[in-house]
Amino acid sequence: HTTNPHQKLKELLQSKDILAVVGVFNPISALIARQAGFECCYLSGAALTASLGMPDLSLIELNEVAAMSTYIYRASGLPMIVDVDVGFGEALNVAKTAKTMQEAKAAAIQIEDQELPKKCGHLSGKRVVETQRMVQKIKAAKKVAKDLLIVARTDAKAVNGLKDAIDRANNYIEAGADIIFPEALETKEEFREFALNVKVPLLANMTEFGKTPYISLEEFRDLGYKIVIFPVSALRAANYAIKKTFEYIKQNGTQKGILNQMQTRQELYELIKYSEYEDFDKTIFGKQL
Ligand code: PYR
Repeated sequence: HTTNPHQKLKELLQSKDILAVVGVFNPISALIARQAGFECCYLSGAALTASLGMPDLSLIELNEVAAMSTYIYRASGLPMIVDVDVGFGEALNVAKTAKTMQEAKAAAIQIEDQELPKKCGHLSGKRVVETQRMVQKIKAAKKVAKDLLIVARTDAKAVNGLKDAIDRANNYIEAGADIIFPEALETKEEFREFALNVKVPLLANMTEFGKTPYISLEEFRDLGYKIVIFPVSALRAANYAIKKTFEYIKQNGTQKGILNQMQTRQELYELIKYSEYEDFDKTIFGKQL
């Protein structure tokens, strides 16, 4: 992968009027995103944590997220926005997080202004830190990681209302945030009002079963948003398919009746470029594997 991921994401943001970004939680889901034509992916904290069998309560650690970011970029080469929750601590920790994630090939990291233990943005009972604590985190990240975009997420709308979310966003921009993510807005009017008052590229979270109504990519563009993430769609769809498959095998003792609902061997090999590996090996050993 020639250009660095940070540069790739910056170019995408310049060349597109809106960017749809799907959530991934492992390398193969990122390969499928690329195959489907997505040019950027989102490493979701919720999806990654759930894939490890845990709830989204800041139970994953920096090294776990960094390792997954490295694996996903190695496999897919897609620029990635990586969710690092609250940044794994205060400003000093966030500096380490930003540096580590830059080394782990993140194009951008997303830091949010919740108190620990953080919650999914679409649940009730969230608490936010004081604006200055988040400002310090953003400054710390910007200071140490020059090749990394900073997405500052504010959860303040649900806690203190839209005005506070807008005020915070403008403080976060002053501290160096490149992109703002207002979490869990509940109407198109709120999205519009937010966009009218916050003048950097904005990210909207089009999650399922949350507090935000279903708004299309085009509508988000018209409301003034630049990036729309679909963070947990892949995990939910995959889990549903796995459940159906396992239930069928448990019931029938064979998978024969559902082969048409599976990726074939050939399709899998195309996805992971099996033949390219073989061809590479041939150039070295002059024979088939
Ligand atoms: C997540 O998927 O975890 C988000 O923060 C949106």
